[in-house]
Amino acid sequence: MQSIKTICGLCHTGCGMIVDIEDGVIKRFRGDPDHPANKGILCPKGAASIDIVYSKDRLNSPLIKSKNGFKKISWDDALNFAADKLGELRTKQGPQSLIRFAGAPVSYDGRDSFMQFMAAYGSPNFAGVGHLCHVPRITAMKTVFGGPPEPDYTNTKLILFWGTNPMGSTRFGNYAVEGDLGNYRTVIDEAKKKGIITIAIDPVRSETAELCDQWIPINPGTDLALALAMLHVIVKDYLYDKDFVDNWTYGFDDLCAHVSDCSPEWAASKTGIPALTITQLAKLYATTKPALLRDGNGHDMNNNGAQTIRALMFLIGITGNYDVPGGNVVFPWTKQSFVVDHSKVKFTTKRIGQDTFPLFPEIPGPALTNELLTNGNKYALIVTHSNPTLVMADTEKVKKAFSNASFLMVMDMFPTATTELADLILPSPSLFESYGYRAYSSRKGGFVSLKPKVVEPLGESRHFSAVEYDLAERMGISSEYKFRDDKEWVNYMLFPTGLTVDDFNEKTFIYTTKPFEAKKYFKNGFKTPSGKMEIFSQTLARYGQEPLPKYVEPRVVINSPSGEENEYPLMATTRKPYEYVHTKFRNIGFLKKKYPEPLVYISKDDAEKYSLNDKEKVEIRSQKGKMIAHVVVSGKARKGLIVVDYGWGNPGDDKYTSVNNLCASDSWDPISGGTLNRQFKCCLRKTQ
Ligand SMILES: Nc1nc2c(c(=O)[nH]1)N[C@H]1C(S)=C(S)[C@@H](COP(=O)(O)OP(=O)(O)OC[C@H]3O[C@@H](n4cnc5c(=O)[nH]c(N)nc54)[C@H](O)[C@@H]3O)O[C@H]1N2
Ligand SMILES: Nc1nc2c(c(=O)[nH]1)N[C@H]1C(S)=C(S)[C@@H](COP(=O)(O)OP(=O)(O)OC[C@H]3O[C@@H](n4cnc5c(=O)[nH]c(N)nc54)[C@H](O)[C@@H]3O)O[C@H]1N2
Ligand code: SF4
Ligand SMILES: [Mo]
Repeated sequence: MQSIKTICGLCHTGCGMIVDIEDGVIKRFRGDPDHPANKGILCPKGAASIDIVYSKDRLNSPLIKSKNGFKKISWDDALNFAADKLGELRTKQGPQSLIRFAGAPVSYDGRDSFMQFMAAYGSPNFAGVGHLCHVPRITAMKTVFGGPPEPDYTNTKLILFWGTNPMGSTRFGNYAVEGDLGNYRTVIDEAKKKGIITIAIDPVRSETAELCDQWIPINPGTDLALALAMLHVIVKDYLYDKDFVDNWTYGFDDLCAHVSDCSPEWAASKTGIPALTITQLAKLYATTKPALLRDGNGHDMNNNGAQTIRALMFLIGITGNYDVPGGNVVFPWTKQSFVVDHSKVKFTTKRIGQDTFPLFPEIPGPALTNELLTNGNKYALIVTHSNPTLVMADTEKVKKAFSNASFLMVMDMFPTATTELADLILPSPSLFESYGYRAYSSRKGGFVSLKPKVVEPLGESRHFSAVEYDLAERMGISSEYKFRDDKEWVNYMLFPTGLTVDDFNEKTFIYTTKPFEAKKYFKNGFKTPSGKMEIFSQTLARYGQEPLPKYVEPRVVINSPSGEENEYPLMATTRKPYEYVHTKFRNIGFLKKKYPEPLVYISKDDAEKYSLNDKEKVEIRSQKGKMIAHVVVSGKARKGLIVVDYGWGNPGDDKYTSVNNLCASDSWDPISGGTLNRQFKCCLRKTQ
């Protein structure tokens, strides 16, 4: 038996793992007690890795669509077919005719796959799930601080979880910096033992909200009203850090005028939070030093998410919690190479939707689907590490849009709702069958972990790096390639650190930077046009966006010619179960047993109102579509707001469909294109 240290790449946490191998076969996965990200524990997803690797459902060979369903073909034929299709389209339509669609970059494989190929092909059309995940927040943070700050749990006195559920997502907002708060399962309990105040602002009584000292329920999509009212109180009562405000902010006077009418009473009517609670929260957050604010994915899928995050950043800045220990800080980060350096590579055309979303670094979902619906035949799509048809709002529309492309190639490990639409499916190895790596931030310094190849790729699966190089060679566009296989990829990416794969040997992780230093802005200023924290954003003003965050009502659109709205009396939000990551692995027995079917959490009031009981099966219907789920009468939900599980809908998920069937995509954030995947109006009906 041989034991090899590696990392899990199923979510952003990047836990350290020990893999026991016998005769080239994985026998067991264990948490690595030495790894700072998890300190020895594994969540159910990580623990299911062995079943994932050896699942009988894995794609084993390239498949081509034929009249009689998918047919096995050789790699040679598959890549020749793809090269012909892509070459022909490039000649006819130009280099912008290729769109790469990538999923959440939970492993860097997903982040970097087919990036070089895009540059070689000459296409600026990078798309993905960024508009639903994190990038709206990063885009907003850049306009305020020049970059994203991370929460520093180690020395804090107050933790404000705002739109995040780390007890379900294991996403505490940084990497491996829980310090003396244990691991990602114990942070909140340990914080409470140390007298650190913990508060959660969430429409749902999430696993996180349940553990915190205080849960502040909020109406979905109204967080900006709360933030503006908190700023109102802090300004009015002079609770801000005068020194920081005087020396390091741009537009503070504009802010004072902007929030003068945003009283707690005004916000109470929008958010559903009593004015007194808002006042108390503002005072507590501003006077408990240091305090950290952990934002989350609850803000991304919203029609004013980017501006909301800006107001949250103002709270951090003006209370003196920016880049101070225990506040929101900029941790050191490992310098890595760029696969495509967008500041240097000059594409000959703009990306789709660039004029509408100039500040967003990729094509947001609504711009992509609209273009494909109108001009799909002009494009080829490469989908990698993603399942867009189930994760984007309005499943039917997305399916139609993706089916419109003149060529759809999908790389995945498993058959999915998206591979079902493909012209060509290419099988990928699991994370344990190739080299990879991950960078982490921490107080002690930025560090990197290697993900060594633990076993050879199963079936005929091939790593993206080798596939895209082979394809580029066949098309005669491979001359600029910087790496041609997984090992070369990791070495190339780590080049700025001076490390190579061979330097890791038995080491789990290697620090690559100096430890965290506070208040770096004293030396460097902020990377914004004014060099200060920008409350009044010159960047947004230049691009015709609101320079100060203006509250807009959440816009759940019901096209209601006949007053149909009454048909959909309930508001719904969607939830990620702890046992799964997005749409992945519902076919894995170990996880299926733990969490067999999608649940809908309903308050006692609504259960009584609609005569529903625990475990009953209901059909949930919105104006867009319907799905089936099983009732849980639960304090997670509130009167009028139900909570629906997200992530089903792949082939093999029986009758269960995606909750995004029910979400509309005709309302979005003007900066990021984020859609309302967490808000829809619906009704319930018992079913068999
Ligand atoms: N188990 C599991 N873990 C995961 C993932 C997974 O799918 N499953 N996905 C990974 C990925 S890609 C990501 S991005 C992270 C996300 O991790 P987090 O940032 O923690 O986000 P979520 O887990 O989606 O939790 C968001 C919370 O925001 C709440 N919320 C919804 N709407 C609103 C609103 O309008 N206002 C406020 N204040 N709150 C709102 C939700 O009810 C929910 O409790 O998780 C990662 N980890
Ligand atoms: N309603 C609603 N919608 C949401 C969310 C929500 O909370 N509610 N969350 C949003 C968020 S935060 C995100 S990030 C997106 C997620 O969007 P995606 O990242 O597209 O979601 P996944 O289901 O994780 O899809 C990843 C796909 O990659 C495949 N895969 C896994 N490992 C490998 C590999 O090594 N190689 C290859 N080639 N493929 C692999 C998996 O089988 C899976 O099909 O969804 C968003 N959509
Ligand atoms: S899926 Fe679980 S084990 Fe894997 S990185 Fe995320 S938290 Fe860690
Ligand atoms: Mo995400």
